[in-house]
Amino acid sequence: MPIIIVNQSRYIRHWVDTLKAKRPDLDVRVYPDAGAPEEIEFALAWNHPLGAFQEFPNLKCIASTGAGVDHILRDPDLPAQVQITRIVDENLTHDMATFVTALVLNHVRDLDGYKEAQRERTWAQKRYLRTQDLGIGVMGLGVLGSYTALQLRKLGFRVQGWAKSPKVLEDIGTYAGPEELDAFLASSRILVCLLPLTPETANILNKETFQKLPKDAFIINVARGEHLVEQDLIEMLDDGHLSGASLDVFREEPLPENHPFWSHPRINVTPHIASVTNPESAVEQILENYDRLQKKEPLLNVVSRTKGY
Ligand code: NDP
Ligand code: OXD
Repeated sequence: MPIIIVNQSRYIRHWVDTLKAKRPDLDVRVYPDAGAPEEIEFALAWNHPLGAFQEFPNLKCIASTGAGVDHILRDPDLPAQVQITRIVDENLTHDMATFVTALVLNHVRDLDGYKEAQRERTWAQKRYLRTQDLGIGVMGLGVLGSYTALQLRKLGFRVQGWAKSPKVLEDIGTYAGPEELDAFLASSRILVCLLPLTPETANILNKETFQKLPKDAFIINVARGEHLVEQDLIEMLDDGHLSGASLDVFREEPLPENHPFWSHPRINVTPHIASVTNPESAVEQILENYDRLQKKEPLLNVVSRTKGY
């Protein structure tokens, strides 16, 4: 059974080489060179051309090469019978937590401000908040959000999280559902978005949400660009309610050259690198599912197509 890689943007060669290194005899194909379409049962995908999977009448599994699956589920022509899996990987989880921590510490200790002062040769010591004085709210307490929340807690921050269903996490205040969102926001001085993109979570980082945060709140979006209403962020930064934002994901990626985020003094832009799947680390679970599919065993890390994550 071949594996086909259907990927418009991510590390195709790296995946081919890693799969071949593990299984030299594996028949790895790269879309659109699919060979006989009826032979294809297993696809590895990232940002595929919409409608592409309809070409494979026997397709059974689409494996996302990342943690998110919104790039697959947005396809209106997704075959109904296909299972969708995602990456759950310790390295991916660790990298996300360290990246978010770096953004939090950069903001709390104003390292950007000191770099600016250095450029002007200014020696200006500023007061700073200590970790225990700061409430951090993590939206999404799944694989990435819960680990990130726990790591921030270990540094001494007061951490709380919000999910769809109730959660218990040691030393972390947890909130669930729309009815508890306002209470969660009210004490989140730093708001970290680690939600999956679904119809319920799209545009959740909007003016109404921002207004419920304490004054001077800081936004970190490492989930998806479509979570954020861009104009609302700019307005709330410019009117002084929000103190800044670090954004790793955008509605349009790469971020267009003329986009206002590039030059906004209180927005930090990074190019969707918070946590990048390493094929060497993730290949085992792909091959495990490939084997399971052939043996007709239940697959790992299957997402719910109804929930959207
Ligand atoms: P999970 O599926 O493990 O967790 C999702 C969490 O979000 C769950 O806790 C879930 O609640 C919660 N959630 C979903 N819908 C809602 C809702 N309507 N209201 C409140 N909470 C909700 O996802 P991961 O942690 O693995 O990944 C999260 C996202 O991070 C990915 O979907 C992807 O978009 C992004 N990502 C970004 C990367 C980057 O480099 N920037 C890298 C990797 C991922 P419950 O537990 O109750 O179901
Ligand atoms: C992912 C991502 O979902 O990189 O893994 O965004």
